[in-house]
Formats: sequence, C-alpha cells, structure tokens
Amino acid sequence: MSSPSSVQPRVIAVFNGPNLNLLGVREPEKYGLRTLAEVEQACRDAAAPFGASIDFRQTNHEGVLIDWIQEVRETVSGLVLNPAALTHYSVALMDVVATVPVKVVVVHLTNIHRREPFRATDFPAKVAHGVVAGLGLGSYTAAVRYLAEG
Ligand code: CA2
Repeated sequence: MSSPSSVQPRVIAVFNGPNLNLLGVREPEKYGLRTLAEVEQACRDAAAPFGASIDFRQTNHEGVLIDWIQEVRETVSGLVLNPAALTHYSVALMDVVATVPVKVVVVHLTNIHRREPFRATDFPAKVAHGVVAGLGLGSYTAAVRYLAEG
C-alpha cells in the first residue's frame, strides 16, 4: 500500500525553443514586455492550485529540445511546447512529439496565422493534442491549466 509520502506530484513540462530567452529584452513590440522568467512564474502559479508542478526549460538547440522530450516523455503528465522558429521546419521535432504518450499542447505567444505566411506551417502541431496561439503569456497558462486539470 502506498503512503501519502510516496505519492508523486504530477509534473507538467514546459519547454521553449530558440531565442525565447530574449523575451522582454528584445523586440517587445512583437513579443511583449514579459520576460521568460515571468512566463515561468505564471506557469507555476497556474499549476499550483491543481497540485501540479512545472519543469520549465529553454534551449537554443534543436537536438537539445529533442533530447529533453525523449527524457521526460514517460514521466510527465503533459507537455506544453513553444518550439519557436523550429515550429516552421522541424520534422524531427514533430517526430519526437508524436512519440509522447501524454497530451502535448503547442503554444505560441503570437497568432502565427496572422503573421508572415511561412509561420502558418506548424509541424509539431500536426501531431499535438492541441494548440493555443496569440494569447501572449495567456497561451501558456491556458495550456498549463488544461493539462493540470487533466
Ligand atoms: O509566437 C510565438 O510564440 C513564436 O513561437 C515565437 C518565435 C517565432 O519564430 C514563431 O514564429 C512564433 C520567436 C521566438 C523568439 O522570441 C524572441 C523574443 C524576443 C526577441 C527576439 C525573439
């Protein structure tokens, strides 16, 4: 029988792709004034009422992002993924997302469908459970809440 101390907290991974470390520092007119640290805190605040915790990471490297997804795919309760520019061309990222047995929600700060035409192609979204785009930091918190109530 398991005791309360052996209950594992549910973890939601929130992984971010290239250049998102520049949020709030460069091009605020495009991506807003919130920093990635503020996005992280908002995700933690959204998960806490559901008793879930957040594994929040950012990398500028496609292979690192793929390694991280492989690392957590069997252990997390859900994955929120902002692939940033990898969104528009990474078949490798789409392929690894397709292997994740739990729900994956792709998020974008901006509405990629009202920007340059090339941004409307979203490879990981083709195999994800859901997509939230255009709500700024709210794209992340909506996805975290959805997965946390899961
Ligand atoms: O809207 C989103 O969340 C994007 O994934 C952001 C990517 C962009 O390439 C996608 O088309 C849409 C860009 C992330 C880079 O973020 C920056 C933040 C501040 C300054 C420069 C880049």
